[in-house]
Amino acid sequence: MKFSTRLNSFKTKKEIFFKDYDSKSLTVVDYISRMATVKGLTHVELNYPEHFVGVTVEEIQNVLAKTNLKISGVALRFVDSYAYGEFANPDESIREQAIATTMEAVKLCNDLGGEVTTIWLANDGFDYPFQLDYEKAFNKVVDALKRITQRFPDSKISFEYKPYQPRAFSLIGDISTTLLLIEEVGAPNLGVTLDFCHMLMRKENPAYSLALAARKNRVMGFHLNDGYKDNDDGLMLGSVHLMQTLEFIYYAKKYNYDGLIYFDTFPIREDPVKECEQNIEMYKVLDAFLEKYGLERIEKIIQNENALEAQQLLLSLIKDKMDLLATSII
Ligand SMILES: [Mn+2]
Repeated sequence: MKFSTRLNSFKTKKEIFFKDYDSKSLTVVDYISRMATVKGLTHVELNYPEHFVGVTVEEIQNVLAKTNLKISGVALRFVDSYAYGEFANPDESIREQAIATTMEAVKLCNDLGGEVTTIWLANDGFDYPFQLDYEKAFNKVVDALKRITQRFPDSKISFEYKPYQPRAFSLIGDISTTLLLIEEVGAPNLGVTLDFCHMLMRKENPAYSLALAARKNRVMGFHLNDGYKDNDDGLMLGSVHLMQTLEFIYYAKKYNYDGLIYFDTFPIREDPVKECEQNIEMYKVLDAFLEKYGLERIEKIIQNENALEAQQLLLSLIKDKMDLLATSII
């Protein structure tokens, strides 16, 4: 399994890792070195342009070689001048800048050996009724993605949807709209990144969104985390929606997902190294439970469409751990 996570998580609780640190002098290279201390982490994800300021690509390549970490991919971060949108921005020059920046990110991702470039359009959306020509905006996003995917036909480009925040409504905010967008773009190298919190915010059941994306053969990335549905909380995997997480991992196995498992969590008050290790452990424990219980047995439960049998899965998970505890106490 390939595990990756966000670099910015490793900027918190600096005193644990960086001795006598000077906040201003710490660079992406230092944070990658810290990420390398996470047991089980195989990849790191970088944001563009954010993480490429003040550091050369060669310096990044050197620290990756030294730490034995790989780049999972590059994620676009549109800030400042993009307040009114990225691919649907009414200002043509800003829109062109967004497209050019995305193309630069894909090229960097390729140069660094990353697998997927992830696009999250933070500002393409609206806040008020009568504020946006929906069809015009949608067409602009389709056009931009056509140009980007055609420019890099051999590169995987993935769209990460989020229903709202920072805008009241995102233009592309759920699984169905994303699949509609992908269909209209018509490029085989465009897929979808499923962010667990974003799906919860949209009140989607994550495994169902995964099944819909898999049905169209468009699954390109996972952003795993947890939350209380209203906000992008970025909590630890399985901490709130354990059964939905288990179901999501079951479907990942069912569809033979072999892509990157990226933790999009925000350890602000926790040691980010330990937090990431626990996310990896949680994924592996839930994955192992599914194997132990038996994928065929689970498939049978699903085919029976029986809620009582489905709840037995949760009971088994608890009992399984209780048995382990009992054994270790004895
Ligand atoms: Mn995400």
